[in-house]
Amino acid sequence: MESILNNRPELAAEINKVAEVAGYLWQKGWAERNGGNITINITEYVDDEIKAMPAISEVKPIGATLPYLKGCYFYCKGTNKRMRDLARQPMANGSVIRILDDCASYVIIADEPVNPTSELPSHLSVHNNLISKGSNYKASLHTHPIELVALTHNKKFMEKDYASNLLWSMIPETKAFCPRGLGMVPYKLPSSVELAEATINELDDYDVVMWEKHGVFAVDTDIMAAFDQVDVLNKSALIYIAAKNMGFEPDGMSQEQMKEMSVAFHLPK
Ligand code: 2HA
Ligand code: ZN
Repeated sequence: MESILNNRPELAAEINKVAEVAGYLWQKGWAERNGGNITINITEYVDDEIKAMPAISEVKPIGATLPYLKGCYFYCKGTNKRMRDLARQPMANGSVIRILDDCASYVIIADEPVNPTSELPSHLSVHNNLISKGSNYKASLHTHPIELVALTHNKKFMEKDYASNLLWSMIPETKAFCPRGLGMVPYKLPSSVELAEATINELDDYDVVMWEKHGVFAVDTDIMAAFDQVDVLNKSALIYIAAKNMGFEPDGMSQEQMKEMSVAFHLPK
């Protein structure tokens, strides 16, 4: 079948990573029905032939004007599509879009006219912000990790850096591999501009942001790295819960032990 991925091994490798991660999200129970979404900035893989590809959709508004996205291309999970289906068929459950020169609208160019995720305004606003900061992050992931979402149903865990410190203290790897910790966004309507703005603010200080009673939003260089950050945080939440289920409050690593980690691994916090 004709596909934008044909004879483009680097682009195909990025999309294969998305498919692999989508499978993990389903297996972990983090992606019920159409839950979660993924967008990848693939502009670096775009050649003249892709630039010449015609639109296969009408011109659609983004819902925001995002000046840094002019001429950018993204792979986006499709709205109402399932991660478990995307794992097998990424180009039937997602599509490639081109941002138009007005920076406020887009068209779908490949492979099929699959409409992008309902969280497109937040995803694209985040990508716009990343580019404006000169970041090398290309992937954004929204998912519903069970234990992390459960934590946000208690006000104490929504306090700034309370959950970060607790989760870091459960196992040394979490601080090493999610070194900026977990930002917190109080509950806001899914897909809303308010949610997008609050997310962008928190991403100045964190790579993973919690949406209260909903899910996480993570960014990193590629989708595998974004997934890994969420995975190590959720692992820590599972250790915390396991200790509580054994009937005690876990001690956690001491502040000295965490400081020692930061020095040894040159961590930012
Ligand atoms: O795309 O998870 O928040 C489905 C969602 C929206
Ligand atoms: Zn969601």
